Amino acid sequence: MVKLMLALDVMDKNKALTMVDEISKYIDAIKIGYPLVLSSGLDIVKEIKDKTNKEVICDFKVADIPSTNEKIAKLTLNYADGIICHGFVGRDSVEAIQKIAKQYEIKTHHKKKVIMVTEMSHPGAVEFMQPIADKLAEVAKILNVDGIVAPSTRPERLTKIKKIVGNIPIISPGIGAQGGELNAVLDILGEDDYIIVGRAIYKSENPKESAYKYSMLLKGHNG
Ligand code: 3DU
Repeated sequence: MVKLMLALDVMDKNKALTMVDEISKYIDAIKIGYPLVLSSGLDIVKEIKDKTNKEVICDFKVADIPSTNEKIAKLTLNYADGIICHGFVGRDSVEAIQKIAKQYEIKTHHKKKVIMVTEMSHPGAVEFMQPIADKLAEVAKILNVDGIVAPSTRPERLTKIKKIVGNIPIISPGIGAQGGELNAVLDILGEDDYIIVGRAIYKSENPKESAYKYSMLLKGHNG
């Protein structure tokens, strides 16, 4: 069954906590990025994890040299179940994060996911990212990362990238506010994949109802 990951990009701690209280039963995972962490502090990751017991992925799009990536991963994976990084900086930078994830796994017996971006979903991604995205997908496969990010706004690219990465789970943003069509991507994604939905849920008039609707659409599609 394709899973639903909420992009919790609100910039207020109380709003974030109230929101997850209301809708966590309709979602499978929560993605926390800079908007929430920079406004509320990194502890919000632990708070949301403790409150919901859902999979929590930090979308920090880490893109630095290996030694700095290690530090970011250490701080993040202490609380989060996974971290999103960029691959265009080179495989050594991704491997540095994988090393930290492994260390946590050994220590805690708990899976820590390293998820790599291939092609982003916004229009500007066609400028520099798209031309190298297939190569990035190949590197993701070689590194055996735990997931890759690929765009729901371009179903034909999603199909191509999925073909390259094979059984590596896809985490796909772009549905809703960015114009991606759910039905088009549900024909491409499989049971280990996720769609990411942010504004179409948290900015809607009734976030609880929107999350419920998405969860029902996913269920309906999966039979
Ligand atoms: O467009 P939405 O509001 O549904 O949010 C999409 C989320 O996914 C948001 O957190 C954004 O930072 C993230 N994301 C992309 O939109 C595109 C990418 O390629 C990678 C992450």
